[in-house]
Amino acid sequence: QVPKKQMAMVIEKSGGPVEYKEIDVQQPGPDEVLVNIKYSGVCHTDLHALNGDWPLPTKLPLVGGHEGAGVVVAKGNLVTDVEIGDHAGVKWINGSCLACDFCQQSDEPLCSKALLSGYTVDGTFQQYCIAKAAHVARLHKDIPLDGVAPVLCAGITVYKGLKESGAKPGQTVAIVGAGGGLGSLAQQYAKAMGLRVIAIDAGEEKRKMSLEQLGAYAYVDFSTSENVAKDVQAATEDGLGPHAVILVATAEKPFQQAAEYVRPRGTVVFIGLPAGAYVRAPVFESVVKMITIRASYVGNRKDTSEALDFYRRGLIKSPYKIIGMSELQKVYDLMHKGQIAGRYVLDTSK
Ligand code: 8ID
Ligand code: ZN
Ligand code: ZN
Repeated sequence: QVPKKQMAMVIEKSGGPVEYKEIDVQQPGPDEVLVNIKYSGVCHTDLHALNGDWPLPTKLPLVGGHEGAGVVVAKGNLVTDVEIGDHAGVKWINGSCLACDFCQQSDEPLCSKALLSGYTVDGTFQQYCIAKAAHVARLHKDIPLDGVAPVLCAGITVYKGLKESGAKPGQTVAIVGAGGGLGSLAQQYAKAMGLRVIAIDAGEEKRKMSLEQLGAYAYVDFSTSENVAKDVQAATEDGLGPHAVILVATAEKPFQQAAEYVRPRGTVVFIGLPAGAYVRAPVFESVVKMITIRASYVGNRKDTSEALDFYRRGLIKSPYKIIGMSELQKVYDLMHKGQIAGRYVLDTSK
C-alpha cells in the first residue's frame, strides 16, 4: 500500500541547504503514474539547480533529482500501457504536451511545455515521485535499479550527443569531462558504438578508470597538460585531431578550446552547462577547417529506450557508488570539488 508520508530531500530556497525531511506523498493525476523510487543518480544538473546557476528558475520548495529508478505503485485512470508493479524510470523530461510541433517530431525536449523533473516539478530525491505515464522509461525487470539509475539522464544524454556528433565507427571522439558522471557513461557508449575514445579530465583516479575500466585509449590531464589542444591532437594517429568533441565539463574554458583541436570537418557538441558560460570560436580557423559547432539536450523517448537497451545488453558498465539519500549534501560537496569519478547513486530508503 502507498503510505501518506515519505522521506525526501527538500530545498526551501535557492542556494540551499538541502534538508532530509518528511513530506506528503502526492496522488497521480489522470495521465500520471506514481513511482516508488528505489535509487536515484545525482547529476551535476541537480547541483546547478540548488545553486541557481541557470537563467531558468526552479520551483520552490524543490525536491531535486531526475535519474530515478523504481516500481510503479499507483496510476491515473487514463493510463493504459503502464501497470502497477512495472519497473519504471523517471528522467529529466517528466512530461511534455505531445501535441506541439516539436513533440510531433519526437523532439520532446524542445517542447515549451515540458515539465522538468527535479527542477520545475518535484523529482526523484524522494521515495514516491510522479511522472507523466507517456514519459516514464520502461525498465525490464531483469535490469538492476541501482545500476540503471545513471543511464536515465547521463546515459540518455551522452548517447544522444554521440549520435548528434555524427561520428562513425572507427572514428575518434574526445570526451571532455570524461571522468564525471556523463563522461564515464559517454566513454562506454562511445566504445559500444565502435568509436575510439580520448578521455580528458584531471587526476590519477580518473586516468586509471578511463584507461583500464572504461575503454579510452588515451587520457589527457587538463590539470597538468601545458597545451591541451596539442596533446589531444597528438593523441590521434595522424595528429589532425578527433572527429568529434563531446563537452560534458562544468567549466567554461574547455568549451573555448575545443574548436582549436577538433579535426577539419569535425563536430564539437556542447552538452555541459557551466553557469553563465559563453563561447568564442575563431572564425578564420572554423571556416578553413569547416568545423561544426552544435549542442545536444537530453534525448527523446526513443533515445531513452535505445540507451536503456545498450545497458540491458551489458555494454554499459560505469562505476557508481551507493550512498543513503539523506547524505546528498556530501555528494554535492564532492561534486563541487570535481572529486567524483563516475556517479553517486542515492538509496532512498536511508
Ligand atoms: O542535456 C544536457 N545537455 C545535459 C544533461 C545532463 C547534464 C547536460 N548536463 C550537464 C550538467 O548540468 C553539467 O553541467 O552536463 C554537465 C556535466 O554533468 P555531470 O557529468 O553530472 O558532472 P560531473 O560528474 O561533475 O562531471 C564534470 C567533469 O568535468 C570535469 C570535472 O573534473 C568532472 O569530472 N572538468 C572540468 I569542471 N573542467 C574540465 C576541463 N577543463 C573538465 N574536464 C576536462 N577539461
Ligand atoms: Zn542530469
Ligand atoms: Zn510539446
